[in-house]
Amino acid sequence: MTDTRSDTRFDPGQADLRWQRAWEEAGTFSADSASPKPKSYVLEMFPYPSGRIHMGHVRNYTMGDVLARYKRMRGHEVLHPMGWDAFGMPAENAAMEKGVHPGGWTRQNIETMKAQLKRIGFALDWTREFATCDPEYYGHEQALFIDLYEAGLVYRKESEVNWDPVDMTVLANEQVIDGKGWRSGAEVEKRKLNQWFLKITQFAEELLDGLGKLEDWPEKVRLMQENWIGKSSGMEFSFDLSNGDTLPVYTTRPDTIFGASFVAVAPDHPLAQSVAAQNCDAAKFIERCKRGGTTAAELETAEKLGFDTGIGAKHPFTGEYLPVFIANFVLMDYGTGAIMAVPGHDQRDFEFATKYNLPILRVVAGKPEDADLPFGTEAEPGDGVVVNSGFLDGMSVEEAKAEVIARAEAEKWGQGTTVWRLRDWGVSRQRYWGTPIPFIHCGTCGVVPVPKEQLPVTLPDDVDFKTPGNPLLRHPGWKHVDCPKCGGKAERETDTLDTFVDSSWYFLRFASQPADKPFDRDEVAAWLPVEQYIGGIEHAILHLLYARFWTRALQHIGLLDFAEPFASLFTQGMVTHETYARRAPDDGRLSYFLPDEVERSSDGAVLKADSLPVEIGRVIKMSKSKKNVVDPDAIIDRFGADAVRWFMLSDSPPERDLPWSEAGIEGCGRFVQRLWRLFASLDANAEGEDKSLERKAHQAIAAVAEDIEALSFNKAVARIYELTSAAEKAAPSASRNFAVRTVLLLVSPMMPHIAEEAWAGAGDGGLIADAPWPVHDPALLVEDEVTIAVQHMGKLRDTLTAPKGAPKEDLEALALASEKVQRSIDGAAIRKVIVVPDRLVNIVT
Ligand code: ANZ
Ligand code: ZN
Repeated sequence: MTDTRSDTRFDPGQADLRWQRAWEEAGTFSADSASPKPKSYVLEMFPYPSGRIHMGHVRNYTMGDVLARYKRMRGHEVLHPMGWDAFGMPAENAAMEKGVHPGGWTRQNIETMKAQLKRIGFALDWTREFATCDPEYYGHEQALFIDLYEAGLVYRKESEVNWDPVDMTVLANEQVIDGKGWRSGAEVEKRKLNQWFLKITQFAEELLDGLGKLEDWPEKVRLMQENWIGKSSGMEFSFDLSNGDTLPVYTTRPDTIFGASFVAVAPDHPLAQSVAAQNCDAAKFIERCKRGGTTAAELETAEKLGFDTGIGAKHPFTGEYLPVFIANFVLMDYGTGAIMAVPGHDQRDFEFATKYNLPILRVVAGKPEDADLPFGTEAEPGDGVVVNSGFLDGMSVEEAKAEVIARAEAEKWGQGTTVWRLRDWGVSRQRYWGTPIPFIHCGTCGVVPVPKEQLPVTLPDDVDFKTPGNPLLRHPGWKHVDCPKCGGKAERETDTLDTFVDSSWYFLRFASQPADKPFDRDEVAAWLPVEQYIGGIEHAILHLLYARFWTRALQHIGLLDFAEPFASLFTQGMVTHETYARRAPDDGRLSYFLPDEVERSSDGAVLKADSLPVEIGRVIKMSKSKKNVVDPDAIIDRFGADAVRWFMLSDSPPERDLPWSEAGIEGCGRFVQRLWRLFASLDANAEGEDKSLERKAHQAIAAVAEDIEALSFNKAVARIYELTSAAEKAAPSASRNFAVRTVLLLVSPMMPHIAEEAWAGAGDGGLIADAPWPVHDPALLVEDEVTIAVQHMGKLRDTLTAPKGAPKEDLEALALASEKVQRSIDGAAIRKVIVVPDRLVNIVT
């Protein structure tokens, strides 16, 4: 035992930094692509450099860190990188509000946050760090974008944007609040602009099918992606209209065609537009529809509104004319933008028909006798048998669907089709702080890609954020260039890429970073797919779908050999805390206080400043706006990095929310010291065996490994607590030393600093980060003693412990030797003894 270790307190303020430096100097966590070891790529979603690390980051990265360190101990070459998703709006907002440059603001935040991450002791390969705003990174992204353009996966199309007429700028959807610009408060208009799109729909089927093979993804996430892709099968057919036109509609329920009582088109459908051109009431109606929200979810709940065009649509079977409405609940960009409406069996149609007094017909019933059953207050979208439908009567819904499609195809007025909810990905942003789209517009040659040797197209630094709008558009020089094709005067594209593009391939660049191309195909293949990806559920759809699409698209153009980037996905729960607030007496507005500003007791809370009460709110996700946050740095100052890491892993299963508590972190702080005393109690001279403790240690080795692999960190933590307690209680022996060393190794991925410090005194030299995971003896996993129930006439009289697998005779003898049993038998003649090995002895008298 060394002198420092006889000191009974562990001082993280001293030790943490020392070990962080030691790892850095030794390059412990630098991943070697050429290593012959099996490779593991552990990745957490990289952060947006918003300013400071928060507890949500700490939880996410601690989980990945434990897995990465564990994998190294199991002999894997581990890639565990970190970088920055550094483009985006907040930097531009900061520029507008504080007059700083988005680049400077971002770099400053990165520096702060990197220092914070280092203080937590994450096993990261910092040599591979990059920010997506590095020209080197986005230059490669521009090259990939041009590759995709050349492969026909990028195109331009006119599409609508939110236009703020006061700020003269395009707004993102999040910047439109109740139809008004978030800064100006002006009524937002729709404008059509030429924009860039990625053809994700070309991969719709593949992206959907691929979900089936992602067995190690949460079911919930797969379902969300499936719904987002939204494959729908049905029929498209055309109505002949009374004005001589034809109107194609899309339905998933051709079986209900005899129940159609009206037809409806979207407000921006060409038919609606042509009616509006001659009828100003129709035009007014359409204007009114545009004012409300236009998302599918908003339309679902909004009041149904319609305008009767006076046109009739001829039913393909009955020949009857159905009225054609313009209706607010029909979307232009789904199916054909027009529907046959069946109020009896579709809720939206039901509400509309009720409001406008249109017939509600039953064409599906539970059984044929119910053909004339009236409807209740809702549509009946369910399954059943077809009724009131001529030649379809008596068929099941499925049979009737097939029959109608067959007839329509034979008579050539419709056909079976598949429709997707997924839309092509609009990637144009009219913003400065993003990757410039590498194209040039020439009056003669049209749209010309920037030649690759001229990449990166870098952002100009001298930009002005005082005037709203896109600074690239207003910049005096930047956009004026010569056409790469004809040499004539031309203009750069001033749109930048959606930041989701930046995060759609960063995991490839982490794995391989050549200077002359985005990545090396073979080096990437050595690391990917990512073995374990960890991040928030908020990315279940967009980021994860876009990353899957980019991987497939790059495979499609021959740059990659695999289709799915993330073999296993884990979505961690949030860190939560109760809120503290006071209500202003005049307007009732809440003002929030930090947990630090509040004195909490069992029956309430008071503000430290004035000792008057504050309201305690619900336990919710930590957020700056509710001030229910705890700063990781402050906690590390008090308890050290290991205690915070341990807290992040304890108590709650990792997929659940983790409520932060002062008592909890204090407990972790105490446990760190308990461990320190335990490690200090190793006794080199101790001899002798403690079989039971040894067995416990072997069991813990196996169980903790299993738990970490399943990401059940809270279970691993509980195991370590158990073994710690058992070792604390045991008398000195060689077995106890083994158990203590086992605790040290098992805890090392979770609390690496104290583990290194103890290892320096008690280990085999070197860093514990480089030590192998302990080996357990499988023979010791099974308990060797069992509990035997002893019964007399079927009634439990005693329980005994016996060696596992003891012969029947031994158990019988043991049972009969029991005093309690003898008292129960009370001298009666024994007729029979039934023995079930390892479990039970029953004595019959
Ligand atoms: C008749 C019908 C009867 C329908 C019935 C449903 C139930 P999914 O499953 O999401 O693909 N629809 C079609 N195009 C539409 C559009 N552009 N805007 C709003 N609604 C539209 O939904 C397809 C169903 O939604 C279609 O099937 C159509 O209504 C409606 F008992 O046709 B259905
Ligand atoms: Zn040209």
